[in-house]
Amino acid sequence: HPTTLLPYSERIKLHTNPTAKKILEIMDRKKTNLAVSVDVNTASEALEVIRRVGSSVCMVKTHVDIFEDFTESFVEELVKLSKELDFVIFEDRKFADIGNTVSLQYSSGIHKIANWADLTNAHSVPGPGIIAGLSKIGEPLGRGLLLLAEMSSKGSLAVDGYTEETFKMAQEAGRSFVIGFIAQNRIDKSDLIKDGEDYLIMSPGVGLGAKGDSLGQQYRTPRECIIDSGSDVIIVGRGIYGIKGGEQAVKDEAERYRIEGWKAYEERISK
Ligand code: 5BU
Repeated sequence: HPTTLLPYSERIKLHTNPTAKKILEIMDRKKTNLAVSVDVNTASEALEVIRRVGSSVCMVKTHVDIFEDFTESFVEELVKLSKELDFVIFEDRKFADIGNTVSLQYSSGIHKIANWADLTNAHSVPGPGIIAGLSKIGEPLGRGLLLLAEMSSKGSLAVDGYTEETFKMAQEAGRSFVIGFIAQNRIDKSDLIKDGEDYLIMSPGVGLGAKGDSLGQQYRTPRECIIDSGSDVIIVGRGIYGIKGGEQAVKDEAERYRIEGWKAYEERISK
């Protein structure tokens, strides 16, 4: 695939969306393709994890609807840390409704996601109206959207024709707002992609220890994601924040994944 041989730095100019550019710039500057998912119970615990891992990551992924203590001040602190430690904020909201509803969910409610999240994602199941509804809110703010083309979990229905139609939906929407995909493979196949097009492929389900969990999650190593499958960003949750041994252990584990991911990337572009 043409994209997998290019350094991140050379892909910046292939994008117009400010969030896509920012992600690639940070990856190049900090030498990291690691995103950490902070799926802990409280906003205050999440901030502690972020302070430890922030310097190792290009992105912090949140599920703010998990937090029992979500407040506006969490968002303020998160945005402050994102500037100090140089990372992008990705709210893994997985929107899945009609355009009108998702535009309200994205802009309003308690979380007001569009106000602070650089990046969010959506299922393609409702059709292109979901992109239109979200872009109405997010595009003027310079935000980016990922479509869910594949999932890491066992038995996922997002396969084959669904995955391909998701890619085509993104392609038709244009890249001013849709900047890539959550996927397990390079789903922007060479025969589908047009000249000068570039998408960011981000893969969850990454771990150096366990092969999965009891609820269907499946893990691959950073090497498998980046070299074998051509992903651009690896997303790690429990493998990092769940490590035993206290604060330093979490920090060290994030560095371990950063180094693994970066080594695999360097090997990939040197092929
Ligand atoms: P884990 O602790 O590394 O298993 O967490 C993975 C995170 O990625 C978690 O927040 C999930 O919601 C998220 N995820 C996923 O695991 N698989 C998917 O296909 C998608 C998201 Br989409």
